[in-house]
Amino acid sequence: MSNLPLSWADLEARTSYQLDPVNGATNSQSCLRPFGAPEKGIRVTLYRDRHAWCPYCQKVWLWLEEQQIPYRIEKVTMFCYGKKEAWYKRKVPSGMLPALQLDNRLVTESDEILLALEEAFHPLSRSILDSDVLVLRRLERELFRAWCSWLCRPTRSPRAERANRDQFTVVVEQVEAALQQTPGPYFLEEFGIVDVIFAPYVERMNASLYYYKGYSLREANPALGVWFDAMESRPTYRGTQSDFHTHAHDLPPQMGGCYGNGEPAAIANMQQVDRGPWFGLPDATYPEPATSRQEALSRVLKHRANLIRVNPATDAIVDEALRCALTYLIAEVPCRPPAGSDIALRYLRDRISVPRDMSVHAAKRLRAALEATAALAGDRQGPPIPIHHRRDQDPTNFAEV
Ligand SMILES: N[C@@H](CCC(=O)N[C@@H](CS)C(=O)NCC(=O)O)C(=O)O
Repeated sequence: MSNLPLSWADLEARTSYQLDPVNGATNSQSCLRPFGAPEKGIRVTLYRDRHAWCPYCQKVWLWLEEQQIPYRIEKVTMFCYGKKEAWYKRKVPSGMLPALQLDNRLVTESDEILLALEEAFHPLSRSILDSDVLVLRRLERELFRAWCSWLCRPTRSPRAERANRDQFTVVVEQVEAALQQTPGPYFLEEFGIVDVIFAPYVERMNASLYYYKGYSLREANPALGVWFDAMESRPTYRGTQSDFHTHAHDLPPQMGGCYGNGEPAAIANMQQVDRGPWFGLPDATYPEPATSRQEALSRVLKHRANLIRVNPATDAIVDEALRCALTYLIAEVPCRPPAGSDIALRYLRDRISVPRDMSVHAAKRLRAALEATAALAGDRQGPPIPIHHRRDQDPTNFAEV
């Protein structure tokens, strides 16, 4: 175990990952998406949350990416992790997200935004007001309510817990039936508005029920399984997609609490989502891209000074420990990190946010490298992730936000 970690210069020299946030595939880093149009003529600005946690923002974001409507992105802080920007409160006094500037018109409420967009441009296969779409939109809200009733209220007894679960699975059966009404994997004949409307919350249901209730939505329901696979075949969805770890910990402050049922399956799932192994979890099942390690490395290198500064351990310890983990990530060579760095490495492992920081597979690679390296120093965990707020994720700690 005498391997020495690579220097920052060596690590930089080994980075080959290139992302074109403006003209490349859908990604959370971009602030401009012209889709080949001249920048001057861009009519749309999307105001969305900085950490890509807001489901209503994801809905509009995915719609714009699918339709390739040229747009700009302005990122805004959510109350749960920081201070809302004064300029945004002047624009939208409630501070709610998303909002959209379309020419001279400011639109709030995600469904109003989609309506305004389809009127200004064109519907995404069908209008949001189409009668088949309206039926499925109502089903999505019913599913949402059943999910909240199960996840977001403390249960008084095992019987009440079972009743909440049954109420949810009854609605899931309706979703399964709806998906089976067309031969393809999507809700209607072709991919469209309904899939975009279901995606954000079904993704969050899949993550949160797996973690808190030991229930695997994607694996327990064949039509939803096929739908998830089809969604993941789209680079647009992949670019907006989060993972189990991120959602398990971004939802509690947003939803006002998420309640585990304490069942063995939930406990085992919590252990795996929090401590690994992360590969094999049914959050993203598409094959790992060849670039995932490189992507993780380049993202850490970009933010390394701030990552070291915000870490609770001393800078010198984090500096060396992080280089050990990155050496493992990129060269698969284990390096023993300095004494006391187990907490530091696990602090970072617990704060990687997908897709804000990197894509799903890159995050799994980085978490695995941080954990494997931390294990060489000890078994202490980092400070727990807060559940009432996420100010540990305050974006002002990062120079470039
Ligand atoms: N009905 C609204 C709901 C939007 C909403 O609830 N947004 C939340 C984030 S998911 C928000 O902006 N909350 C304020 C904050 O967290 O700062 C819509 O469809 O746009």
